[in-house]
Amino acid sequence: MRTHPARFALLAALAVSLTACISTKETIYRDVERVKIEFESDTAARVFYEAFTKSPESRQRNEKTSRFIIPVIVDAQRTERDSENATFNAAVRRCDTNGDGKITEAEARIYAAPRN
Ligand SMILES: [Ca+2]
Repeated sequence: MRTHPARFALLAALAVSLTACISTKETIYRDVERVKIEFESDTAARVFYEAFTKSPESRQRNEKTSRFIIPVIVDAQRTERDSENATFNAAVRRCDTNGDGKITEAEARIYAAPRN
């Protein structure tokens, strides 16, 4: 008994259409430690933290999504997102303009000033 090619193609298409698609989604948080930073005074710390928590950057996270698809069979999506510490560290680097590891009141006030 021979299988007709058209019938074989139909059976193959039916088998593929019945195959369940493997779908995965994962989110990975790239966690980093907070940088060690000193504050010249309580006022410098307060000005910095108030400005940081109010800034849009404190809620922004760098995110990278990659997706791998083999139609009908595999759909995998992976998202990598920066942790809160990464945005804190970026704010500290921008605020500590001379990079001495200490945020002075003047640096904190410059950081807290509205940016255009
Ligand atoms: Ca400094």
